[in-house]
Amino acid sequence: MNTRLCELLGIEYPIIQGGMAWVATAELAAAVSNGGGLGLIAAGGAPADVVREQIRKCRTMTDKPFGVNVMLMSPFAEEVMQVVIEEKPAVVATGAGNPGKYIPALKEAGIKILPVIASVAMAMKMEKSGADAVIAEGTEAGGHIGEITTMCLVPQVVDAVSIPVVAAGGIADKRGAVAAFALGADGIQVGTRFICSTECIAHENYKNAVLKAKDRDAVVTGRSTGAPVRALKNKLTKEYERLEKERAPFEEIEALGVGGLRRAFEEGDVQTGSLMAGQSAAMVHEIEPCADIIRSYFDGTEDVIKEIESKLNK
Ligand code: TUI
Repeated sequence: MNTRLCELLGIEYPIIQGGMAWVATAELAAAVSNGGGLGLIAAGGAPADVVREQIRKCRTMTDKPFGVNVMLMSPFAEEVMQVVIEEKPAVVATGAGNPGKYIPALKEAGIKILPVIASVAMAMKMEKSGADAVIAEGTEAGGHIGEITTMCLVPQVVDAVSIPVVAAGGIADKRGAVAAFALGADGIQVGTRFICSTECIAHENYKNAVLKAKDRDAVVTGRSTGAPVRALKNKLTKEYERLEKERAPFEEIEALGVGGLRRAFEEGDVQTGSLMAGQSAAMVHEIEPCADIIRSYFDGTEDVIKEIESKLNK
């Protein structure tokens, strides 16, 4: 495997691990990078000193390139960015906002910048601002999401920009990987499947909830408050639905989610915790080492392509 993305990031396989708040720790990022992909530490809503510690820890676990995902809605985004610029991981990915104002300083520090975008307009804006590549994330993804499906977003972004495009959202196996490349992507980003990796330190109840998930279990809440989030259906998502239907005050709805990810990740509270996961959860069937997960996306892609060719020639 060698795509523009591999060249850009100095990685063996064109796969980036999603920057999942809480879930994407130094342990997970290092395992993905050691497996030949690009691991990301998720800053999520963590304070800057925690992120610095995670970057330093990751450095002790891998000598391969890795990155940090900075969630721009975090109250600590500004100081996390400062720490990242000091610590200089190979890559910064961003989510949930426009990282434009940080791009000059990141480039100055020699850090590659890959914003996650959910629209064509934002992809074009990011290219203009100097992003090295964009991660086009479809609504199938877990966590905070946009509206457009991966199938429709990726080819439109590919047509609109010249920098490499990484497809994200709903890519659960090598069929999804081949489909992403067919849409014109230069690489894939995978989140949900890495929750079910041996090296991910999420509570086993969280992992088991992903393994058990069926096709319609990854539901969206928060559409009415303007911050839609996809997570596995449970008591928390039902409570969200109830409050949204009742048009409860914004603050009351927002308050429900506070600490939800921590409850899921640390305590394994599968009832009131926020089990953020994408629609691909229904296609995750086992817990495997990251290196095996990565290879499973690329080993045997020729067979998938042969299958396509034989169908088309029937
Ligand atoms: O950011 C994500 N996924 C996330 S962030 C997160 S933490 C959180 N926790 C509770 C509530 C809300 C968030 C969990 N999952 N994915 C990347 C992503 N970025 N998806 C959509 C976007 C996005 C949206 C708007 C990127 C840019 C954007 O620009 C808007 C603008 O014009 O500034």
